Amino acid sequence: MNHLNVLFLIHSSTCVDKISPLVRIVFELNELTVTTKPSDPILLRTDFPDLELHASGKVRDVYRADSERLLFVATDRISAFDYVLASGIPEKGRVLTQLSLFWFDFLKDIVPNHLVTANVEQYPEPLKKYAAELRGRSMLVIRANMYPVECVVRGYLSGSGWKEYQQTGAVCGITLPKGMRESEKLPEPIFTPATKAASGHDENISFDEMVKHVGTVDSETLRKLSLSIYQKAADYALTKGIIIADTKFEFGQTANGVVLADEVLTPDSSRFWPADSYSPGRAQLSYDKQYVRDYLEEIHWEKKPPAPALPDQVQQNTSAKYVEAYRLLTGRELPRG
Ligand code: Q0N
Repeated sequence: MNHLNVLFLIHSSTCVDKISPLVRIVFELNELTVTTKPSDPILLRTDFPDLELHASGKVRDVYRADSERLLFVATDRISAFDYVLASGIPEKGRVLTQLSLFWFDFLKDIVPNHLVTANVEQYPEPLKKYAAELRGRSMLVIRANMYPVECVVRGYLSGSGWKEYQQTGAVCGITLPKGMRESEKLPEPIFTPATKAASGHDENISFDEMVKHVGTVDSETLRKLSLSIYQKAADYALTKGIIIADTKFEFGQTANGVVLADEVLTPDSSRFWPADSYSPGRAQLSYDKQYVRDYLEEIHWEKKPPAPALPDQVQQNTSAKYVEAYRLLTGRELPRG
């Protein structure tokens, strides 16, 4: 059974004269079968007992596939105000994965990437028994030697960049024009690397600090790649009505040189803003998480554990935004699970 039967029952006391023509048809039929898209079950956690967990984050779980390859899985978890919430977002893991696949292909002339395949039929045998959970939301990737820096590019002044600018007039050692406003477009995109601090939080560092961690040659390579990737993607996204205010890339070293790794240019690794409501001088509406943030403010959650669950409407509305971002950026419907 691949569809849901929805029965519309009109209560016998309903006054026929006051209902719309559309509903009247329903009334006269008395019953209507509507075929809706069944959403895949929400995946909050993976549990692959015979696979070795390589790394896990707020949203992604990474397993060892074989000696050279990893299995990268995007769950439907969502974080807000630094915490993973108790509810997931339908389709979110598939949106993150499918959008990354789109960008890997879009960017392949600038930079090679860690993708081997996202086709579960081509996964190593031990992974295939999890095909139902993995399909659409996972990637088999080349195991790389990851650079210990987050390669952040900012085209607009927001988040930690805005905070730093207000305090020092600079971001990661890059001096910016005086008098800039929150969310304002920068004169040109800037490369603002960060490291994972012991706290688990990202710490902005200067380019010189990055050089101490990974050396001059690789720092310059990663900066150049990051800026080119951002420029090409942000120019494109703007033609689709989405501002990519900033984004974070992770790179690794393989036998074939530097590759773009992790997930790329998703709402989780970037700030997406709807271009039509953009207005500098204030924080912008988040493309994807606005319903979640509004709800969490509304219930006055103190932003400490336990993280709350989300009402069904908030989950559905948020899911629709993720799916819409995919459709706008790719021009395609999100592939079915
Ligand atoms: C890797 N991370 C940090 C999960 C993702 N191709 C690769 N080779 C070796 N290691 C990694 C990759 C990739 N991509 C990267 N962890 C493992 C990104 N994490 C953050 C937390 O969520």
